[in-house]
Amino acid sequence: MTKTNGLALVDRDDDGVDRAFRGDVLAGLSQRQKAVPARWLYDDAGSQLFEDITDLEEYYPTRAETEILKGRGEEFAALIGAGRAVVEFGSGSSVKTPLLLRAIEPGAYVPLDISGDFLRESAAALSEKFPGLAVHPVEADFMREVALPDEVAGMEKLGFFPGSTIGNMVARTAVDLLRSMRATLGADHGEAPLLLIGMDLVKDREVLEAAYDDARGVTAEFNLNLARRINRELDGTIPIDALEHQAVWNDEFARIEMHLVATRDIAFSVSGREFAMKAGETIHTENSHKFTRRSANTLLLAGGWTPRERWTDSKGRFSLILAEATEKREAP
Ligand code: AVJ
Repeated sequence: MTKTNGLALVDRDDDGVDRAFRGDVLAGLSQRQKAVPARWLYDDAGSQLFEDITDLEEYYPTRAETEILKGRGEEFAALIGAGRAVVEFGSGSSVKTPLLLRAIEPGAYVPLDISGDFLRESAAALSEKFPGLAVHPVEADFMREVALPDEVAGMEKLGFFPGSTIGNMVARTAVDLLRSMRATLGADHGEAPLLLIGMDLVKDREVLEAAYDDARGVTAEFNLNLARRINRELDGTIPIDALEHQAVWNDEFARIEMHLVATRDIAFSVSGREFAMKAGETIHTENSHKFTRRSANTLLLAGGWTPRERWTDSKGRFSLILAEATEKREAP
């Protein structure tokens, strides 16, 4: 594994190109339906643009989930109890994480993230806010089982996965992740870990499409940044002016899809390989699945988690679910 920029998990070639990024982009652009995995939206510029999205009038999920975290602290405390190690899947948000930690008096906080830079920054900021709390950041890909630090070996665990990030995954990948979380949190080793997970809800198409296609065009910039990133990092010649942001509700799969649509016939190269798009053809860049009470429960059960409690915001837009790792052999 080549180490560059302190990002131990990024494998770069001699020219500093992220091999996984190049592999995903070249493979994805070679498909009949062009597609690039959504995780590549989040370089520094993309992460900043996503932060801007969370402030938008139309983008309700962050406000809705924060409302639940603010209002239900006493219930979290009663159901979760004090002294658990909170294992957050992702670096953590400066707003949401403190709300949870304030409510439940955890024994330790363990943020997991693939980006060491983000991880160290947010862990440091959190340590400042909670001087007495043991913080043990782990640089890791949480899509697989992660070995937690020895310091939390004896503690009960609470996984925290807010933001409806699970909605980015198709069901098969989401189930793989939920099962990895079980393993990471020590289920099947006599422990009964809990998981607090945010899942956005199905609602009117107009509300959903506006949340992913805002009037100020911030989400459009977020989407187009992926094409800019390809040009920047992979020696690409994509004509950005010929691409348009599109966010559409796919009712069959209950998800918002983001695409980049070609507004005219174009040809371009990426890392020396040639590609073409006809006018109207798209690159699929993100899925954001939305759930019903039942589909959320079904997904959690398929991943080895039994839903125990569920909260929604006052407008019924977003849900936060507390689940317990299902015992290996549960009747019937
Ligand atoms: C960070 C995955 C939760 O799907 O709502 C926001 C990403 N994309 N606007 C979401 C996103 C476009 C966001 N998640």
